[in-house]
Amino acid sequence: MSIHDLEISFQNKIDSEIKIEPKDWMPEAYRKTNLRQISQHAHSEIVGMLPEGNWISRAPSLKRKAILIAKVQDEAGHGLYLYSAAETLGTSREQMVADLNSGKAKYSSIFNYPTLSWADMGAVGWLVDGAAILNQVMLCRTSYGPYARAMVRICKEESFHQRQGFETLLVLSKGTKEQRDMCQDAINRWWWPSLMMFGPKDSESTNSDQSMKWKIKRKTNDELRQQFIDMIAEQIKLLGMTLPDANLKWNAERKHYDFGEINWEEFWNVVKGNGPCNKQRLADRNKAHDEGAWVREAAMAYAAKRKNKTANKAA
Ligand code: BYC
Repeated sequence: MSIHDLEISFQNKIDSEIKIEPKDWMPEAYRKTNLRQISQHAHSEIVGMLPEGNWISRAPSLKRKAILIAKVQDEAGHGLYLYSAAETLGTSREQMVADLNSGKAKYSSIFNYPTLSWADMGAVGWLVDGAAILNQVMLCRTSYGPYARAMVRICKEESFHQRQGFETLLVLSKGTKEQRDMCQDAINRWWWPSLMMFGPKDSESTNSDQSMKWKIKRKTNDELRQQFIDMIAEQIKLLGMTLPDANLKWNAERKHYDFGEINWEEFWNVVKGNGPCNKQRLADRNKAHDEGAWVREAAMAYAAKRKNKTANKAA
């Protein structure tokens, strides 16, 4: 078959909702786009452990500490499923980790903001995991099989994360004036960066058109962002707090909330490495990687020893 014929039968498969599997023929650009998105997603889960890890030792009770540790461990697991899915596209985990640690690879802009108070743990769970889950529910139906299957499990855990975040804020919102102020302050700081998680406006999104045709993405950045705003604008009423946007208003004609302009200059600045915590996040990842070298070496030595033992038994 010519490349042209292969491309036609590939697109037919996508249009018929048949999943693409690692050994199937795929256009090089499809492989690269998936590799880019899945590895960026994996990196986001791994870097995403840092802002929350910051509060494990300062959680206000044993119960909160146990919940936070479990959540951060879940993020590590998500990173590992996603690295495994990306590896099926022909790259190694070592290469992906090296690209993250050198600053070459992207990860979500959101994790370059600091977590300044306990209420940030609630805001991150409610808003950041809330934004992530909307995007990820769509990705359960993405066209590349290993990515779609990884997302199913991730989504189950992510919905627990969002609920624990909301519940953390709900408790604070019913507390003392200081606790309510802390809750509002966290919402104020995390609102706009959460909206940026969905990526640039559709008109500026370089990858969306092709990714929609290939059903890697099922909804555009703006569609998902609007869905998120509509959801949060209702949920905030239960907290008795406000969102920091004077232009947020229900539009009966559109049947959606209107909202103010996002600061895209800030977004691109963070994406380019100049956000409040970019340098610290990379330094922390590199330190963890270097200090973990002995664990990787020990695991490899143990695996080699086991392999030898099994080979000797078989002989
Ligand atoms: N941050 O053409 P576009 C989590 C880049 S973690 C940085 O629209 P695309 C969690 C984009 O890469 C959740 N960069 O791109 C963990 C592209 O540049 P390149 C993370 C961004 O890929 C711990 C350029 O801008 N979720 O759940 O079609 C604790 C143009 O954009 C961002 C995922 O990764 C950004 N926010 O659409 C708590 C989901 N946005 O690569 C929670 C999977 C855009 O061409 N990813 N860029 O140089 C996706 O769904 C898509 O990649 C995006 C962007 C919607 C994010």
